[in-house]
Amino acid sequence: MAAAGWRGLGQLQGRLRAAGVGLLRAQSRGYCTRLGAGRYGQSSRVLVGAAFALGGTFGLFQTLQHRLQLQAQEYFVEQQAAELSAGNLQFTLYQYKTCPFCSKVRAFLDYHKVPYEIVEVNPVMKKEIKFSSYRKVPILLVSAGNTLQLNDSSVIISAMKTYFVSGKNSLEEIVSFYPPMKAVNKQGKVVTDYGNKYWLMLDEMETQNVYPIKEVMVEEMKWRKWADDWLVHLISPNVYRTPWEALASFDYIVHEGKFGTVEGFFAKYVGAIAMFFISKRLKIRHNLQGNVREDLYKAANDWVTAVGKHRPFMGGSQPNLADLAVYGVLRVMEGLEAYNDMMAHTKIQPWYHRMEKAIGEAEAVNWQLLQPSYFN
Ligand SMILES: N[C@@H](CCC(=O)N[C@@H](CS)C(=O)NCC(=O)O)C(=O)O
Repeated sequence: MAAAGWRGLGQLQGRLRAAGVGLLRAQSRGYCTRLGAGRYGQSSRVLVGAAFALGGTFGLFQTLQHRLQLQAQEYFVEQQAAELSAGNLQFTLYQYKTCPFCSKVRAFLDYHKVPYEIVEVNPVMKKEIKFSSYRKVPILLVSAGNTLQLNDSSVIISAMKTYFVSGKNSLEEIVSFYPPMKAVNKQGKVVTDYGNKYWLMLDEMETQNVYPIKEVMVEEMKWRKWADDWLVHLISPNVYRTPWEALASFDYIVHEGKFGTVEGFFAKYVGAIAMFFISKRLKIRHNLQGNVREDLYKAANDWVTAVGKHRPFMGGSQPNLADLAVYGVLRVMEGLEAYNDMMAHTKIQPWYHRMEKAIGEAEAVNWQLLQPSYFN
């Protein structure tokens, strides 16, 4: 099956190349896969991007030239971020609606009732995030006259949570505790990750307040990491499992995402075919079982077991950051067969519904000013 998949992808690439589209290698990273046009120039990039624009959700693409070379100063947008005061903050989330990392951030902001504006990024041209040398989403801009840029979902969540709880340091200072760090991944590629990203930067007293028992903190960090390192990798193989599921997923992605008419058409049909094959590669890369649903079911049940029977959420009576992360990742499958199967064949439903209720209505609004008291 896998071999056939690869032959199919090779043929697809050949055909697209012949059509002048210039599909380059399928470079997949976990659930996010990007097929890019790289050296084939802008117009072919549009075509290829459109063809494979998965809107970040379950599969994104990486251009050949796409390299993550972040420096510490890249936290900041053009104008140097100055001290941000506690009040008057405006938040803008740059996202792909169906990207699990973006969904995590929304879950966090919504749960904490933080008003924010959403900018949906076109996954092909990414014009909306031209201001940034960081080329991924989510990006959270925090503005109080000057603008601070926060990259990486887990950094955004840890930094914001630290800020809400502590209020001692400026957000700018807090963000500096999560430095970008280069590393070489299993595929030998240089990637950027962020130090301490599952840590909250709290002093002893604050830590004691938030986590009266140390194990609770360790558990939260462990499962947040699990959501990023394992759970997200189950999404693509599951939602692109069959050609029909791949088509349904792209239909959803195009519907929810920001695509031009032509882009959307290509994304839906060509993208669905490509991602069907690429998901087989992802399945191998992440050592998933022959039937990828089994891994999804096991993950959902493992999570339910970790939460246990005696508390509604891992965080106890309220969701903690791990609850929000797992929920954020899983909900990008809503409406798809994989989601329905997961609900039907695992024990996750009661927890999931509790999460929906706890998060309540989304809080996305247009440029509302936060009251200073919000942070006190
Ligand atoms: N570790 C990052 C991963 C973010 C990420 O990979 N985002 C994908 C979308 S799901 C992306 O923007 N990929 C680059 C692209 O679309 O070109 C995070 O947690 O925010």
